[in-house]
Amino acid sequence: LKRVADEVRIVQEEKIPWFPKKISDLDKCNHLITKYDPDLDQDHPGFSDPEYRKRRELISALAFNYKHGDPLPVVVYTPEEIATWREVYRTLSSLYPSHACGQFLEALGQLESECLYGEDKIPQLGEVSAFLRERTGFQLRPVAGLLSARDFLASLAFRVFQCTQYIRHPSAPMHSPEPDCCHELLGHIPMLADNEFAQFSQEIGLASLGASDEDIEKLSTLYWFTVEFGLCKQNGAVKAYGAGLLSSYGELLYALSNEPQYKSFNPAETAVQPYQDQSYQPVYFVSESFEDAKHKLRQYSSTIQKPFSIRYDPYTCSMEVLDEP
Ligand code: HBI
Ligand code: FE
Repeated sequence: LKRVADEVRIVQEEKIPWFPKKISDLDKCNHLITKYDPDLDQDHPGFSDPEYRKRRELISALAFNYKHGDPLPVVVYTPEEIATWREVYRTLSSLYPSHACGQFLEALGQLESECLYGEDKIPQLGEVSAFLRERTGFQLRPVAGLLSARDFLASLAFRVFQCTQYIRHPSAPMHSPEPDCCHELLGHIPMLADNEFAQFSQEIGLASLGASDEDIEKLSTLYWFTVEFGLCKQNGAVKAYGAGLLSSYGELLYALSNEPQYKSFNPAETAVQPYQDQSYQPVYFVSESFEDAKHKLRQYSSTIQKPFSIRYDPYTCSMEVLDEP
């Protein structure tokens, strides 16, 4: 009988995809998606610029060599890179007061008043990570490019945000086919300083641990329409909180114009909505508040079938896995 039980357990374990149990396991969550890589994607604005590609290789190596616990790498940015950052920063900053949600504006204000953010220098990951840790316990680790959804979401479960450190090609300062430091630092970081939002992000991550490929695809879509392209109601107006919007001048304007369709955030529906990664979204989902979005997400996560449940222990930064009887 014991052997049968062991075999049943082995079969069950085989069905559960591997996931990180402790924060240092994130060193193994490094599977990149090469779809938008400047070395492989002919449409990438840096594809025919060998100097840009060499620079990218150098910054990628910092991420590949990074291990949990190492100090975050410092990149000495060139004047040309800083000029790109300045243009992006200036252009987007002109829209934020009217288009960004209050939580974003508050955090950006703090980052600026602490002199971490400004148009004259590209913030360093170490300083930004320290800022976030004090506010929500989120921390950064460097990543060389677009990560697989499974690896990216898993890190959120540990309140770790995988952050690219290179900058987009100077020929296209207002657009990047892949995440770059403008997207991370302007789009994601200010939101991760908000407690409700940080919790929402971590809970998507927790839901992803050990989930089937099908459920990862749904959670990834959910992430897309919230963390990347989400809108929320504030004092009767609709504002942007998604990082894909807050780092794209064109789409930020478009999303808050009367052109696109709006739907209420509803995880089961949002998780299966087809999305666009090459042009503007045809539809945006509007949340009532982060509190409300979090409750709806929790309700949705409880419908994901898993043979175990999980709790994050913040003292040891590890997952407590409990077998479901
Ligand atoms: N990888 N580096 C990086 N940055 C992201 O924002 C990111 C990612 N991989 C997947 C992803 N975002 C999402 O689109 C979801 O698939 C989770
Ligand atoms: Fe992003």
